Amino acid sequence: MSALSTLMLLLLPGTLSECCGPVPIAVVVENRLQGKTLLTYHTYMPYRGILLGALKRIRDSNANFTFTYTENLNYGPYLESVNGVAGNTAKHTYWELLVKTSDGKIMRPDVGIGCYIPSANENIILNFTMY
Ligand code: B12
Repeated sequence: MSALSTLMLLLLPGTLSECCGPVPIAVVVENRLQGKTLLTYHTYMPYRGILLGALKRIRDSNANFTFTYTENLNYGPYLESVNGVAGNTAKHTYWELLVKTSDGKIMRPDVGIGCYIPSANENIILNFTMY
């Protein structure tokens, strides 16, 4: 470790302790449109990791969670299907991304799964719905 990094560690303990721990989140799959039961998956993410990484981590450790996405040139990954159910342009269905924050408020992020950075204890809701 360089002298400069050692100095930073000594001077910025507050800043450093704010970050870096594993961030617990839950991913909730909601599909009332087809009368399916709510499914909840728990995972941990690294500090300021993106939602797409969390979805991949859940998929890799959980045989009953699958998802697919397509790559949009301008906006990045578009969530196409979850657990075998895909959005359909002709039927006007899609997987909406909602977030229930730790204080219980529900919000609709203005970015997709590749850009959204979950905070600790958020419930990320993948909601199959119509537009
Ligand atoms: C219509 C629309 C939708 C429709 C698209 C349906 C359809 N087949 O037409 C629906 C309702 C499905 C939709 C969903 C979402 N959308 Co939208 N959508 C738009 C809107 C109003 C117009 C897009 C359009 O038709 N462009 C014209 C066509 C000719 O160009 P296009 O490139 O072919 O358009 C495609 C892409 O825009 C794509 N698309 C639409 N939204 C999104 C979002 C993401 C993250 C991606 C990767 C692709 C994508 O669908 C279009 C049709 O294929 C734009 C805002 C705007 N005025 O541009 C927002 C916009 C693109 N959407 C946005 C967002 C955030 C979302 C959601 C993540 C919202 C949410 N919280 O759920 C979801 C996507 C979730 C997922 N499954 O990944 C943001 C993206 C910003 C960003 N940098 O990530 C925009 C810019 C609006 C905003 N809030 O500022 N959306």
